[in-house]
Amino acid sequence: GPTMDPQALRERARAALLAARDRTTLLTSCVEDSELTAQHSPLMSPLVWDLAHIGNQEEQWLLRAVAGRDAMRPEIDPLYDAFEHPRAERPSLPLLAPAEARGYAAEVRGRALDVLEKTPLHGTPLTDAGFAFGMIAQHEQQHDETMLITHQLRSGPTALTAPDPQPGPPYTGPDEVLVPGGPFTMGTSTEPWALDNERPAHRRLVPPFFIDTTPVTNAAYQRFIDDGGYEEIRWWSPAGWAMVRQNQLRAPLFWRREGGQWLRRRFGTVEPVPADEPVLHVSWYEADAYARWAGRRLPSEEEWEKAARHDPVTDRSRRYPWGDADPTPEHANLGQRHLRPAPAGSYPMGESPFGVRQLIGDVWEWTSSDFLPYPGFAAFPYREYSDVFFGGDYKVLRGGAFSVDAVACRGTFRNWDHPVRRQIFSGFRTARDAGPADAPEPEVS
Ligand code: AVJ
Ligand code: FE
Repeated sequence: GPTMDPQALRERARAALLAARDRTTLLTSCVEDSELTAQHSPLMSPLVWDLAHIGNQEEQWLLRAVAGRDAMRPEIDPLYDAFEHPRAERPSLPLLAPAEARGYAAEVRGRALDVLEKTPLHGTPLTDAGFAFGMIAQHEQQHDETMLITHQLRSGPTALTAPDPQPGPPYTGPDEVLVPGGPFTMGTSTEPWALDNERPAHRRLVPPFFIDTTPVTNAAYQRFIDDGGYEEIRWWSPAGWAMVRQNQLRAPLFWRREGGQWLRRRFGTVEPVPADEPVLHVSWYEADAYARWAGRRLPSEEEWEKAARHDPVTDRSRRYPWGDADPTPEHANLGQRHLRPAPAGSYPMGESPFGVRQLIGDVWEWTSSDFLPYPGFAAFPYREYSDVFFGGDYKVLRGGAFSVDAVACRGTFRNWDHPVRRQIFSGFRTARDAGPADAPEPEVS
């Protein structure tokens, strides 16, 4: 939980750093070194760039900012500054070769663990509750998710394998639930490793609304396709329609039609699109069009968070839908344990007080909201994490996916991307306004 003794915090930070490095090592050792320097898609960096960038960020924050050390290799800093070179350009830079990049990241890590042992985890905002160490573990896990996207875009046989989620009993609950109107506490001022854009906690008044109990499935999305959804301008925003026409889209990314059936490519294998799984690899524009076709809309970010965190009995906001306990494999599909979402309606133990499932894990969920600062936002510890993105065309995604580790996913966590993006592990659920007639029955005593 949020309050821990210093030794437990240190151990938690150490474990988070080690877990991230295990994941990074897996993602960068399951292919030949020649594949690490190749560009698998102009949308992505070569894997070897992510690897050295992970080490470089760790050096900058844990060795230089926390411990006051000098730069180990100042000449490489500009190569790994994400704002200096767009992804498409990175393969042509004089990057560290795979062996050098591994050696650099390992050397930084050795020193960072030493810094962790010697640093009091209180006294400065950067070190309070081990924040900088938690931030760097999250940063590495975020790039591990980015590298998983690169693996998905890469052609050729599968390099990664993982067991499928265990099938649970089929979901038999309602399709949607009412979240009554009223205020709730959004964001956090107490979660020790929450990033700047999740802060501060503040009250938000949210009118009543209905929200889907599960993410939208492939079967439901296929009905939209079969109904001519991609051919009818009326379902689309103007920019969404332009994207569909320009790129002649007719299905989610990685889908193709063959012999009267939809197939999809997933980490180097081709399989029939599973009907009961949440739809994956859709842009915000496609999610928005589907919702309009269904006579519904995307939930706003505050609706999503209220459905996920608000406890109507205590009026407290929980860390997660199920309570304050950290996620376990029984709560949510996170951390690349599986390389696909679980069927819609899975994870009964992860249900929110309103009865909403899979808010955490499985697929990132597009919301209707633009990425903006909360009232009282302060950039910390660097403007380039969130601040420089506010006011762009970014839409907020919530809840994490099978592709991201629990350390970089919680009830308050905010992700964002351009509304055209489809290579990310994105899906969605829908919502609709509720009126006074939808008020819950008063309890009869
Ligand atoms: C929060 C996932 C949008 O990957 O661009 C990584 C995270 N920031 N390095 C991204 C991030 C700096 C960021 N997202
Ligand atoms: Fe980064």
